[in-house]
Amino acid sequence: MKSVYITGTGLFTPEQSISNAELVAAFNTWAENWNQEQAEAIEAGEMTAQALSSVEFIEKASGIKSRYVMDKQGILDPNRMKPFLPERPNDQPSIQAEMAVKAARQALQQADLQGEQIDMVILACSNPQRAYPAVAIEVQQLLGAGGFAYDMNVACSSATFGIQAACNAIQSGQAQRVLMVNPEICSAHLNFCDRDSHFIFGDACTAVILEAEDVAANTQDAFEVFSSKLMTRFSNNIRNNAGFLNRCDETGLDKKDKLFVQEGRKVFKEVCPLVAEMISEQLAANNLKAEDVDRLWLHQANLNMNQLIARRVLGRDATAEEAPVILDRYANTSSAGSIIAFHLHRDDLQAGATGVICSFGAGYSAGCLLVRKLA
Ligand code: CO8
Repeated sequence: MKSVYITGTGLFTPEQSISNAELVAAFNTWAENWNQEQAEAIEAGEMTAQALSSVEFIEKASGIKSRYVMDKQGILDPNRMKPFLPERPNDQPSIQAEMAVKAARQALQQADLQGEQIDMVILACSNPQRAYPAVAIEVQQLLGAGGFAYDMNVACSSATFGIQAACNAIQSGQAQRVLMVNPEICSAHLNFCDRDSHFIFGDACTAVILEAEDVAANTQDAFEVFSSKLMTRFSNNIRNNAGFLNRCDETGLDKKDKLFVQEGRKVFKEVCPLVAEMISEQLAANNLKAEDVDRLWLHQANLNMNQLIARRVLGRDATAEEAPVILDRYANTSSAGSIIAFHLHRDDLQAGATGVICSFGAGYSAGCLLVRKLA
């Protein structure tokens, strides 16, 4: 079977960042205002007062210290509590296409390619901004790419599933050079008035170029994807019920479940063993032992989660180099997380080094890619 190489990656990081202290100050002002407005009902026992958020809790429970966002002002305005991202006319590039093109141009440059040499575009993310036309097709047009393009969504696992789709297309001969992009505007579907989750997500976009071995233009610092495994198991523990049916039942409009909701502790308990087992089985299926793994680029949702998964896979604590962390600055950027880690933390690896790119999240879904640095 034809080998598939990752020959370039790119990262778009929004200019604005929000620290935990800023986020907590906005939340607490909103909560105190709400409590004041509802004082009578709270006093009468008809409503529960909003509890305050804390910087210490956020950092201890998640490892997150700050996050990049597309619009800081709207999120931190206690009278708004959501980003302000003005609608654009149809003849202007949409916001997700714009992010995707910025990340894609970096990846193309690294791969020594022009946009028109791409013959497949996959846009894989948690929430494409519209139903149709596919944002991927807009990206294809903006880059002057050929072939075909489509959007796909497997929540936090979208990028690894997207890479698998790209490998399949290359190996079946449908495409030769694929651009896979992950424009994640998580702040747009996060409930900033929910104390349990207001701190979890950030915005970013990653891009990956995948090429067939026989056409790869620049294989310096390239990685071969030599094994991949995908897994899904239905769970309601991470859910977002926003969709086109919402307008067909007015009673549900603006309810909490039309944004991200989760049972965080259950997710933690159920997903960690599942993912650790999946990686270990994938290594064993390729006759690899834990000590053969040079790097784990894990999904970036929670520091404690990543440390636990790495410990289970390696049989000991991972060093900061072995399992790089970017969630402290970026928070959970959904599908972009493991790719940001891969993008920022791979240059030091020697030829022949072996690594694991692994994502996990809503669905549940998990994707595990084994990659090896080319000589
Ligand atoms: N400040 C202070 N205290 C708080 C806060 C806060 N902000 N929030 C909760 N607490 C309190 C709780 O009330 C509770 O108090 P008590 O013990 O008195 O009842 C205590 O802190 C502990 O609460 P939890 O049990 O909820 O806290 P955990 O230790 O479990 O930590 C986490 C919460 C950080 C959410 C943790 O459970 C976690 O990270 N779990 C894994 C989550 C995960 O990985 N989810 C993946 C989702 S991502 C995905 O699939 C993509 C979806 C699509 C993207 C959507 C974009 C918006």
